[in-house]
Parts: sequence; C-alpha cells; structure tokens
Amino acid sequence: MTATTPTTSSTHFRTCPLCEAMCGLEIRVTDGTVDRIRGDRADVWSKGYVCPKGTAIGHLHHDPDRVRRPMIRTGDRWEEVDWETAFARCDELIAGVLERHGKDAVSCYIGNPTAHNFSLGRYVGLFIGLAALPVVYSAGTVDQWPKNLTAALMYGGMWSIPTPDVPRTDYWIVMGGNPQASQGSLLACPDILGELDGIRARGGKVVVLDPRRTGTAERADEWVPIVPGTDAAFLLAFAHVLFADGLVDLGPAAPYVDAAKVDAVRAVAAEFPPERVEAACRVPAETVRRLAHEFAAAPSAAFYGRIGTCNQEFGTLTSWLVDVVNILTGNFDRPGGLMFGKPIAWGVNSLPNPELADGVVIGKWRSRVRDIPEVLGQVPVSCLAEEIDTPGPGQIRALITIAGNPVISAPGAGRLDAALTELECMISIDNALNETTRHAHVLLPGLSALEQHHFDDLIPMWQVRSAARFSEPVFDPGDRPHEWEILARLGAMCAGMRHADTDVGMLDDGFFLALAEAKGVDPAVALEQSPGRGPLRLLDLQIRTGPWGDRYGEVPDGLTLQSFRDAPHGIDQGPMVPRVPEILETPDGRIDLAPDLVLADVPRLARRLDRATDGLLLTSRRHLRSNNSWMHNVKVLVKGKDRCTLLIHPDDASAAGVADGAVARVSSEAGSVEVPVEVSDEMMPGVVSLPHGWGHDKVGTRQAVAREHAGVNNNLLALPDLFDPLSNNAAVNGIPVEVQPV
Ligand SMILES: Nc1nc2c(c(=O)[nH]1)N[C@H]1C(S)=C(S)[C@@H](COP(=O)(O)OP(=O)(O)OC[C@H]3O[C@@H](n4cnc5c(=O)[nH]c(N)nc54)[C@H](O)[C@@H]3O)O[C@H]1N2
Ligand SMILES: Nc1nc2c(c(=O)[nH]1)N[C@H]1C(S)=C(S)[C@@H](COP(=O)(O)OP(=O)(O)OC[C@H]3O[C@@H](n4cnc5c(=O)[nH]c(N)nc54)[C@H](O)[C@@H]3O)O[C@H]1N2
Ligand code: SF4
Ligand SMILES: [Mo]
Repeated sequence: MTATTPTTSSTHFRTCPLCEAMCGLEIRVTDGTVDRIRGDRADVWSKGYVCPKGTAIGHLHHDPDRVRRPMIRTGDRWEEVDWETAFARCDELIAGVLERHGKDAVSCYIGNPTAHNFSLGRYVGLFIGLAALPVVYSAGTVDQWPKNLTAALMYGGMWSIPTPDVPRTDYWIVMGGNPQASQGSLLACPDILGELDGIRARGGKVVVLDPRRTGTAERADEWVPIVPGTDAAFLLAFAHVLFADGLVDLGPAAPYVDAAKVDAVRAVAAEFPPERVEAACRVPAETVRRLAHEFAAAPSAAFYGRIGTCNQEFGTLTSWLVDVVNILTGNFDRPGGLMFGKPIAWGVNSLPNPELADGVVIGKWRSRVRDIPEVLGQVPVSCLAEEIDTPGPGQIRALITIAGNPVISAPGAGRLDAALTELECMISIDNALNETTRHAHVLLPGLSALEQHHFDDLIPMWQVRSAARFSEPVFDPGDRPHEWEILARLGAMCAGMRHADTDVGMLDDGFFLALAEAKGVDPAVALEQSPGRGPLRLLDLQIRTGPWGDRYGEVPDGLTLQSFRDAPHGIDQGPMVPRVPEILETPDGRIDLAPDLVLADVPRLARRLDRATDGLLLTSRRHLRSNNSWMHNVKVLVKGKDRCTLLIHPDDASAAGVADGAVARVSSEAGSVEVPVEVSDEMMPGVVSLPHGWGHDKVGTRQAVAREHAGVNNNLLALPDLFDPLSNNAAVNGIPVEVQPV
C-alpha cells in the first residue's frame, strides 16, 4: 500500500462566462485540477441553476489542445515562442503591410466570445479606436444586426434592445428562438425553462412559432409551425388583427409615440389580412386571429423574436414588427412586457454615440467588391472572402481575428477558408488552433476563463434583473499578458506605432480618462481613486458611475467594485424597471414606431408572398451541449449520439428517398455536404435543419476530440448573396436546398 498523498482542496465561486444565462458556479479545485463544478445555490441571480457546459468549464481549462503560449507559423510548421518574440513578429508583419499597401489593406474580424470575455469585451473598443481600420467585420452580421438596426432607429441606441420580462409575464410568444438549447439570447434570464414553467403554473400561456418543434415548444402550451423567412408577414397580419378588431392600446408607450406613426403602421398592416399571408406562412388565418386576441387580452404579454427572426431575408422587418406588436398592445416598458435592462455596471448604450447623433445614416461607405452600403459600420461578413481574394486597391492583405472562427461561422465558408491562405499577415487572438486560426502567421492565446476575472459587460443590457457578481480568477495566469493588453498592442501597431515605442499603460490611461469624462466625473479624481490598470479599473468606473454607484465618493453608500468583492454571491437590485423616456436617444427623444427605412422594405416582403416555396428550406439549430463552433473539443460534451444530423420530416424523407440513419447529400446553390439523416416529425414538412458550428475535419488544426466528431459545416450551403439588405445580416435560414440519398 502506498501512503495517501496529502491533497489540497479549495472552493471558488464565480460566474460562468459561456452564455447569457450567467450562472453562478461553485468550483472545487483539488491539487491544481478542477474536480467538481456545480451550481452555486447562494448565487443571488441563478440560485444554483447550471447546464452541462458550465460544469465542463474545467475541461476547457485543462484541455491539452488549448493554446497556452504564443505560436508563430512558417509554412505548415508551428513554433512556440515567448511573448516578446510573438509581438515583434506581429509588429514586423503589420508594419510591412502598412508600408506596402497602406491602412486600407488591414482589417479585422471580431467573434462572439469577445462579448463574454472580461477583457476583450471592454477593450475591443480601444482596439477599434486606436486601429481606426476602414472596415471591421464581425459575427454581428450573422446574428443580431437587425436588432441593432431597429433599436437604433426606434430608440436611438443600437444596443438598447428591449427584452421580454419572462419572470413576470402572463403570455409569452417565442418566435425563432430556442431557449431550451441557447438558454436565452438578447435575453438574460437563468433557468429560462423553469421560468417558462412558471408562466404556465400561474395560469399564463407560452406559444412557440418555429419551423421546428423545439425543446422549448415541447414545454410550451402551443407550437405554431411557420415557414422560415415569413415571420414578418405573420406579424403584419397579427398587427392587422390588432387594428381591425380594436385591440390597439399603447398604454405606457403612448406619450412617446406620434399618432402619425401609429397611422403609418395601421396603413401598412391594413394590406396584410391573415388570409393574405396564410399560404406563405402556412399558418391558418384563424390561428393568427386567435393569437392576436389572446395576446392583447392577457394581463401582460411579451412577444420575443430571436436568431430565427434575424438570420433571415427579412430580419429587419421582423425585428421591427416584434417590437411594434408589443408597443401596440401596451406591453412595452412595463412589467411582464418588453423592457430594457438596467445594468449595475453601465453598458455601452449609456455612452454617447456620435455616429447616431443625427439618427441612423446608412451607406456612409460601400464595400469595395460588391458595392454594398454599410449599416451601423458593417457590411455582411460574407464580403470578407472576396475583399481578400479580389485584387485591386484596397484589397485586404492583413487580417486580425479576435475570438472568432469565421471559416466555420460565416456564409461562403469555403471561399473564406481559401482566401485566408493568400494573406500576407494574419494574426489571431484565440485559445484554439482551429479551422480559422490554422491560417494565422501568429497565434496569440488569451487566458483561460478560469485564469481571469469576470463580470459581464454587454449582457446586462438585456438582463431581467439588475443583478451581478464579480469573479476572481481560479488559477494564477502568471505573467502572461491579458487580452486587453494584446488588443492595445495590436491596435497601436495598426495605427502605425512600433512595438518598441508603445506604452500600453499610457494608452490604457487615455482610454480610462476618456470614459471617466464621458461619465461626467473628474478624471483626476477617478484616476486617483482607482488602483491598477486594465479592465478591473474600468469595471470599477462602470459600477461607480452606474445607477447605484458611489460616483467616487459623491454618493456615500454607493456601490464600488469593492462592494462586489465583499459579496461573493452577488448583488441584486431587483427586477426590470420602466426606462422610457430616459433611455431614448433618438434625435427627437421619441420612439419611432414607423421608421421610413423599414416601411420602404414592405413591398419586397409582399413579393415574397407570391414566391412559391415548393422545395426544401434549410434552417439552423443549436444544442444545449454545443457552443457555436468552439466547444466540440470537450469529450464530456460531444460524447453520445451524433448531433450533427439533418433533421427532416418523414414525408420529405420518403419523397427524397432518404432513411433515418442513412447519409444524405444536401445541396444548395453554394455547395453540398454529406450528413447523416434524422427523420423526425419535429420538423414541419418542407423545412430541414442542420446545426451550425461543425466541420472539424480540416488539415492542420489541433483539436483531437473535435476531429473525431467532425460533423459538417452548414455554412458551405449558405449563400453569400442571401442577406437582409436593410441590416446586412446574413440569411442562413430559409436556404433552398435539395436532399438526395448518397
Ligand atoms: N449557419 C449558421 N451560421 C451561424 C449561425 C447560425 O445560427 N447558423 N449563428 C451565428 C452566430 S449567432 C454567431 S454568434 C456566430 C459565431 O461565430 P464566431 O464568433 O466566428 O465563432 P465561434 O464559434 O463563437 O468561435 C469563437 C472563437 O473564439 C475562440 N475563443 C473562445 N473563447 C475565447 C476567449 O476567451 N478568448 C479568445 N481570444 N478566444 C476565445 C474559440 O477558440 C473560437 O475560435 O456564428 C454565426 N454563424
Ligand atoms: N447551447 C448553446 N447556447 C448558445 C449558443 C450555442 O451555440 N449553443 N449560441 C449562443 C449564440 S451566439 C446565440 S446568438 C444564441 C441564439 O439563441 P436562439 O435564438 O435561441 O438560437 P437557436 O437555439 O438556434 O434557436 C433558433 C430557432 O429559430 C428557428 N428558426 C430558424 N429559422 C427561422 C425562421 O425563419 N422563423 C422562425 N420563426 N424560426 C426560425 C430554429 O428552428 C431554431 O429553433 O444562443 C447562444 N447560446
Ligand atoms: S446556462 Fe450553462 S453555459 Fe450558460 S451560463 Fe449557465 S452554466 Fe454557463
Ligand atoms: Mo450569436
């Protein structure tokens, strides 16, 4: 018998940074290894709720494939180097491109985890400001850009996106979202299915409008299948019924909406009686009528639209109409309806946005190759490939990717994959050597989630309660640079500063002082009272100048970062509260219920109603155990049944001659993939579904587990030209496809 080795065990409480639910975790570390994670029952916000991803966060940290040191690539050989060498190489590469081709040749892609990362989220603004790149690409145009646009148009702030007050509503309609998998999006609410059950338990009702009978639909009172891309037509008919049957009453929003705007909506809706849209939507007219009546009659009601309503041809019209029906029924800015969050640490929507001072102006510049006008500073991410591989002045020669995997996540994925090989300089800030980052010349890893502080920055803007907690790192990162520093350095390089001359501390001070000034506090006082550098100091500023902050001593019992350090399970300031008119930033300070830009798109929708949809339409889906493309290297999450399958209705399967479990070829105008078939009546006839985020079989990655569960990339089928022209958001749902046996 060997003697028992002494063990040291410690318990850490922190917030899971993986999704918008922001669950509190209790993490036990024994001898340097995470050996147990469970929900923190004392967490003021999530009260013990967790999902399988949160409990796997230790596996992410300990993953042997995770990149821990910077790497430089020469040909197909990677070499680990020290940080100084890595930064020197970045400097040489960026300076070279600037010298040979100028600033127009440099661009970046910002991926989704940026929004969830303590330092990336807060410092991406510094990077953008410093680098001043002419064009920036992001995952935003395969996600929520229509919401950003309608929020900017209607309320004056692109991040002032209202969210359903799920914990207090009596009637919840979910359109194009599947919280059972996603845990809520542009909707931060822990244990969202528990809340859904709560609505039903108190006598309320939940309805899901989705081409798929999702896990959320299974838990709801009613599933209403709808043809992808026809949601705006449904909503116009819904509004039609509200007007026609005298159900319009703006309630709390009334003082802030011009009567002429209500009339404009009435006039448009008048053209879309339920009978006109029923064939295209495949929703019976009486169902539209009944739902509109139920919604208007409920004591409180919230209509919620998410990615299925954005990642489609009519993303903007749909996003706008979702807000419109809430406003028309008096379910806006009041408990149980659609409300705005109130972050304890202010979010970007509380900063002045000079770009929107005169309202939304579209097309300040246009994309070089396809001549697409920018919207809120971005063109579709599907432009990136052509901007790299098309010669001419302004061709992109240097690309920086920040926590993104566009080779998997962007439409036209194949062309981008090839284009990236042509770059003279590619630098990736990423913890994985994956489908995208394998093309980088320099790979700069961030810290693991457990090696850094955490306090969400973006998400509280649509949080159903003003609650937060501060997380200390579980593991010491040593002297490795934090991602904010990497961003500052790369930003400076893009601005033409050389690495050797860059003083990161000075850049950071400048950033901090500018924000302090924007918040109306004396920068000298803020600087004096705020210790340290980087995101901790910024977070302290966000809390102290937030709604409950101490304003650097002006408000005696106000909150500071220290208040959160003293409250390891968080601080809760209560449920959402009305924020209109204070939140409105439109030029006239009112809600624009009927923006001209959006109304002008209605004829395009009318034409869509006449278009036959005989063939199959492809949609995307998510799974609780996946997170976009990047958690497939965690064995405990990918084990079990193959999840990258084509879901297809039995009638369509037999028409196509494909059987359950067999492999089918799915083809669109853009390409084809071969994928196992899962026959299920959870799909409505005529619509098939593939998950996104798969396709891990590329040469040159370092993701051993993901490779064994490669799956296929559904963005090989997405059409680069299929997007919502109002917002520039990709339409990865509603793609015409053919399915054949292999
Ligand atoms: N067909 C189809 N396409 C879609 C979608 C769809 O529904 N259907 N959804 C779209 C949506 S909503 C989104 S948000 C995008 C996502 O698109 P992306 O943001 O491009 O992709 P992710 O899969 O989230 O990849 C994130 C990358 O960040 C890295 N990473 C993770 N954590 C960190 C960190 O803390 N620091 C750093 N530096 N790197 C980190 C991962 O290793 C990975 O390389 O995909 C979009 N694409
Ligand atoms: N587990 C997990 N959680 C995640 C993610 C993840 O990958 N995995 N990703 C995170 C990210 S980046 C985001 S943006 C959110 C997204 O969060 P959600 O919006 O909830 O995303 P999904 O779960 O993909 O649900 C979208 C639903 O829209 C339906 N749909 C597709 N097209 C249409 C259409 O045209 N009309 C209608 N009415 N419905 C349609 C699909 O069938 C699907 O059920 O999830 C976040 N949370
Ligand atoms: S639902 Fe899961 S992934 Fe999302 S925050 Fe909670 S534990 Fe993390
Ligand atoms: Mo997303």
